[in-house]
Amino acid sequence: MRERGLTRRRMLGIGGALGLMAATGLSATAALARRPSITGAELRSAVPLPPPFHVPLPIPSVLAPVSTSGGVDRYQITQREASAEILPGVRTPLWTYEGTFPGPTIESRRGRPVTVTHRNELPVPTVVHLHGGRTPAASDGYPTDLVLPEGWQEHSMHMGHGSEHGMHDPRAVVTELTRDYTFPMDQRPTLLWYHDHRMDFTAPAIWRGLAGLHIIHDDAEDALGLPAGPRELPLMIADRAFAADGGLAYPALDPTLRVRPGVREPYLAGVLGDVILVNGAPWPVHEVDAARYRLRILNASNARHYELEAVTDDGRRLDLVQIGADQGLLAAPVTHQLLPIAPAERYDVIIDFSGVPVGSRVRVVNQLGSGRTRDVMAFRVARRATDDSRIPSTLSTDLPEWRRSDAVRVREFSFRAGQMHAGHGWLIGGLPFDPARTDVTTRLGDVEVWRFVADVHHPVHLHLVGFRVLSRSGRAPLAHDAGLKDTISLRPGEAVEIITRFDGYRGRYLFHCHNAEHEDMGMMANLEII
Ligand SMILES: [Cu+2]
Repeated sequence: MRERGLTRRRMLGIGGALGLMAATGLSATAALARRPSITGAELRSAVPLPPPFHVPLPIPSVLAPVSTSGGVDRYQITQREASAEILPGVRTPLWTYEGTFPGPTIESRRGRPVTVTHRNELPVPTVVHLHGGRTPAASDGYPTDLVLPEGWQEHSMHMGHGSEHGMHDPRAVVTELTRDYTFPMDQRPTLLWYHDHRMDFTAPAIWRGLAGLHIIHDDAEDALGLPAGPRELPLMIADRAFAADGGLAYPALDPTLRVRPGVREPYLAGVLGDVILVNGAPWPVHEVDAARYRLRILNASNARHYELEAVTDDGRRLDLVQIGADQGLLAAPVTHQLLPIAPAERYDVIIDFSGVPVGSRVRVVNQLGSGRTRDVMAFRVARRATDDSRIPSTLSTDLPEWRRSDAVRVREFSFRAGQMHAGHGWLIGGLPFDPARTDVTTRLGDVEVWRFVADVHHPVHLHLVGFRVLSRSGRAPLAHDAGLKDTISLRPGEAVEIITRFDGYRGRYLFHCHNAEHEDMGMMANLEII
C-alpha cells in the first residue's frame, strides 16, 4: 500500500500540527488552513481501477420481514463474511449484513414497530446502531452493548482503550450470538442507516461493509406526489481502497480487529479511499427517463466530505432541489447548485432531467475531490417520458420551532485533537470517551442550546434527537442547514449553535464525531436523559 505523495505530505502536515499542538497548545486550524476541506489521508488502491460510469448502479434489495403479526414487523439479519465483485473481475472479502454491501434495506411505516434480530457470525463482537432512529436506549447500540460471536473468549478480548487503562463499563449489556433490536419508528419519515458501532472498532467495521439503509415512510409524505417507484433512488456514497489481493485496504494497527484498536499514524485524522462507491459500485452509471428523480443521498464514508454538483455534458449545472434533511422533509424546498455533505449526513434531493438531451449524461461531481475522486457517478438520460410528479411548495408543517428563549440551559463543547492516554486522540471538552463517565445529564423534555467549537472538520451526531441549526460562527445558518438534522458538519475553526428538545426515552445515549476514525479515537461523550 502506497500513500499518494501529495496527500501523504498533507497528512504529515496534520500529524506535525498535532504534535505541535501537544507541545505548544497551538490550534491545528492554522496548520490546516491551506487545505481545510480535507481531514484525513488517502489510501491508494493496488489493483487496476475501472473507468468511470461503466458499472451499473445497484439498488440494495429490500429485506422481507419474517413475520408481520401482532402489529410488529420482524426481520432477521445475519452478520457474516462474504465476498463480492465490487471492482470488475476482482473478488473482495467483506463483513456484511446478509451477505451484501450495502446490507439489505429495511422499509418501514411511521408508528409501526420493527424488531430486527441480528445474528453475529463474524469473528469479532459487533454492535448495531440505527443512525437517526428515535430508539429506546436498550436498542440504540451503545458501544459496549456487544453481541459476541459464538465461542468468543473473554480473555482474548481487549476492551480497547478503556480496559487498557483500567476502565470498564458495568452498565454494558452483552449478549451471545444474537440480539433483538426494537425500533418503535415513532418519528418523522426519512432515510436512516444502520451500521456497526462497536467500542474502538467502528471505523474499520463500517469500512469492511457493515452498513445498510432503513427508510421510514408515512401517508402524508406518500400523498405529496414526489417522484417515486423507479424514480426514487437511495444513494449510499462511500470511499474505499483496494489492496493487491482484492481485499479492502485499511491501515488498522491490528488487521484482525480483535485486540488493538487504532490506525497507523498517517491516518489519525481519517481514512480516505481513492475509489468512490455508490451503493457498493465504483463510479456507477444509472439510466434515467428525462423526468424528475428523488435522490436520497447518504454519505456513508468514514472521513470524506463531498460538495456535490450535477453537471451536464455541455457543462450546465442542474439544480439540486433539497426537500429533506437528516430527519425528514423540510418546510419548503431549498435549491442548491452545490451541496456539501459530511459523513453520516443525508440529503433528500430532487433533480430534473427533463431538460437534458436524450442520449447525453449528467455527472455527479465532488468539488472537493481531485483526480479520480472528483467523479462520483453519472446518469444517462435514456428516453423522453411523461412525468406527473411534483414538488409542493409546502412539504411539511410539523417541524419543531424551538426558540432560544425555550432553552433551559446552554452547553458548550469543544471538538479538538489532543492527548489520549499515551498517544494521539480526538477529544470532546478536552476528554477522551469513557463509558463510565456521564458527560451530560438532562431531563426528558428539556430544551437546550448546544454550542460546538471545532479545530478541524468534525461532523457531530446526536443519538435519539433531531435538532435545528441556530447559527454558524455568530451568523445565520447555511442554506443546507435547513430542516431537522441529526448530524451537523462543523467546519474548521467554526462555532455552531444547535437547539433541541430531549424527547422520546430516558437512558444512556451518545453524541460523537462521525468522522469514524475520530470516533474510535475518543471523540464520543455520554448523554444521560433522566
Ligand atoms: Cu471529528
